[in-house]
Amino acid sequence: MKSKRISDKMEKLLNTQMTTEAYQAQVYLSYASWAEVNSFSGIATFLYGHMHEEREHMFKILKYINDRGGETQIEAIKAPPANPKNIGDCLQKVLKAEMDNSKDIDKIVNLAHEEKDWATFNFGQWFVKEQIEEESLVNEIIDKYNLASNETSDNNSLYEMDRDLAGHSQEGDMPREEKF
Ligand code: OFO
Repeated sequence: MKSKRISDKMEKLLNTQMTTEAYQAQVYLSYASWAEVNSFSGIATFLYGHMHEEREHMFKILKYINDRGGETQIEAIKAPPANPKNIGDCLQKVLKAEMDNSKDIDKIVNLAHEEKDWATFNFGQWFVKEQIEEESLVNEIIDKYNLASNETSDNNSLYEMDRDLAGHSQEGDMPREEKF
């Protein structure tokens, strides 16, 4: 058994965040399935891909808690929200979920700062950057959607956007690390 190098308060907060990341994955999973049955297979592929990213985040936190000598608590995951009304609504809801999650990540970084727990502060920075990237990515897709859905003469632009998203990167344009 490793000696514990995180506070009880931090252990609890990280456990909560681990479940929140699992919830984020459920949100992407449910919206992906909704998009798939509504014939937006490209958007569905993108959202399924992002579901895996969120599960990786959950696992990253689990490993961190265990590595620091804490104990993970696997909790129930609450149900995702109701299906969106349309693709525009779906994308706005995804953005909101990401922005809410960014606030939760900030709680970890704030507590780490307060406790002078620099290991967790450093760990939290990875998530801070990830959230910046994800919010930018979703905003970029919303811009594409707005452009595509304004061209109402036919459905081609929406069709093309859906096709493009099937192969879209799960990462935003922002570089994760500065290159010198
Ligand atoms: Fe876990 O990265 Fe978004 O929410």
